[in-house]
Amino acid sequence: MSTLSEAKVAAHLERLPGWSAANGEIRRTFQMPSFPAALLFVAAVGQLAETADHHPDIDVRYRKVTLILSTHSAGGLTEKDFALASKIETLLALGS
Ligand code: H2B
Repeated sequence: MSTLSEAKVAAHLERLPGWSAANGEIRRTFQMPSFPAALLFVAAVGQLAETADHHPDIDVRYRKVTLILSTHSAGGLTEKDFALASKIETLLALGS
C-alpha cells in the first residue's frame, strides 16, 4: 500500500478531531476515567487491530493512552492508518 500525500493526510485529519500527524505517523492521546478503563480500552483497540491486521504503537501512562499509527511496511501513512483511527473513534462513540 502506498503512502498518502500531505493533502490527503490533511483531509483525513479534518474528520478525526484530536489526531495529529508528524513524521509519518498519526497519534492521539485519550484520557480515560481510570487505569482499569484505560486497560479495557487498550484491549478493545487490540481486537480492532487484530481484525485489521494493522497494529498501533500503544503508550499507557496511568489513565492516559496514546495510540500511534503508521504503516511500517510502507514507511509512512496509508489508508490503513486512517481506517483504523476511524474504527477507534467509532468504538469510543459507541461507549459514550
Ligand atoms: N501494523 C502496522 N502498523 N504496520 C505494518 O506494516 C503492519 C502491521 N504489518 N501489522 C502487518 C502487521 C504485517 O506484518 C502482517 C504480515 O500483515
